[in-house]
Amino acid sequence: MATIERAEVLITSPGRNFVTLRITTSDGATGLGDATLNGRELAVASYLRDHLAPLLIGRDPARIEDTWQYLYKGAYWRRGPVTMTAIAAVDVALWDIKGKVAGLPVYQLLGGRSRDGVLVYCHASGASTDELLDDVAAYAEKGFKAVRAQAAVPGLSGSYGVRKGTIYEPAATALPDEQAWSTEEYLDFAPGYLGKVRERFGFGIHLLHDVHHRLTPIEAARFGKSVEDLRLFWMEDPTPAENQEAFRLIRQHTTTPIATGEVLTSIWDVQQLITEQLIDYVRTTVVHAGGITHLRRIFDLAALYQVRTGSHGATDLSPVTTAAAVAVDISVPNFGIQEHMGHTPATYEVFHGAPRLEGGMLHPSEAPGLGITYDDEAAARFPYEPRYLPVARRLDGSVHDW
Ligand code: EZ4
Ligand code: CO
Repeated sequence: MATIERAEVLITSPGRNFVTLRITTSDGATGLGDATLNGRELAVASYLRDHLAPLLIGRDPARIEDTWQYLYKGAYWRRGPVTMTAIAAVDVALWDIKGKVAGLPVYQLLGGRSRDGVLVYCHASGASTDELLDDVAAYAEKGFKAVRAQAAVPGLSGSYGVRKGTIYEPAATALPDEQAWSTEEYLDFAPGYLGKVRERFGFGIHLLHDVHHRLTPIEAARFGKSVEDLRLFWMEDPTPAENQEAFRLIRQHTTTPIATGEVLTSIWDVQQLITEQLIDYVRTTVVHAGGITHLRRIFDLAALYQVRTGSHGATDLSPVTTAAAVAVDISVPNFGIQEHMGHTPATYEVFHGAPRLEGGMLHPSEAPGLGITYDDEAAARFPYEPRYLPVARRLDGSVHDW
């Protein structure tokens, strides 16, 4: 029997920080798991290095479920982003190894293809409505079939999701950037630009929008009603996701589909949302929700209630997560859509072998395992840099949800 011989925590910052776990077995097989928790990276690195790595040495790498249970139940302390991201990194690295040992891509181990490709949505944005419309046009020309649209509310520095460089990067500063927010101005402005996207591009493209946790339930209900005719694919995170009950009120008022879950980390955090059919899409991801093993458990529960998947896929999730997400997405019966922002060229210097993007869809690598390799030499050129996500303040100076 092969055993786990090494568990290395690798940190690199090719434009942004990534934490990666690399497990090596006594047979020389290696597996990668993403462990990146944006803005709190070193907490997960320590959890892995100081608390999980000593438990992994000597274990059978084939026992994925048992290792998951051991790390989850063995912690005694349940759930939470740091714990669940660390467990996810171990889980994904073990699936990668299992694929390599079997000589099969991970999606084949999960039951094989349920579809030809994984529909993705990209991020269009603009400092003005006109800029946003040009950006949507550019993505449509590239073949994307689904686009998320975000424009800056005039005069508000804190409009979420507006790109400055080539790829949206919110954790860009050494200390948190403080940004101004006004719910009133957002509610007056956002439905208008979403309407202009429909006017110009029609209904032949899926249109999504991320509210990013900033409304109260009744405000979210009003927003959802005001855009009903635009037939959004979804409105994302209309209210802070930790209050599952809040979604009932939104649901009672609007048929605009609801997606949430990118900040949620376990099946227990989405249980009410799913079983009471309070949402349409669950956005939990491989990296923050306990890996492939636990995410499949969430998605299977969701399938019973006709809730579809819509996993988070921002730039702060590494290409290892993209590959793992695509393996899950292509195999589960209730896949909905996958967020895909892509990464900078510097990131792809470190992580080789990403899933192929073609015709607005991602296609898994046919290489055994996840098909990603980590370039240590390239990684060494990009040392860790402290970075924080922004903080939002209302116009009266009080802290709001960012
Ligand atoms: O703000 O991943 O839908 N995508 C998002 C992301 C999140 C970042 C936080 O690290 O909401 O852009
Ligand atoms: Co989001």
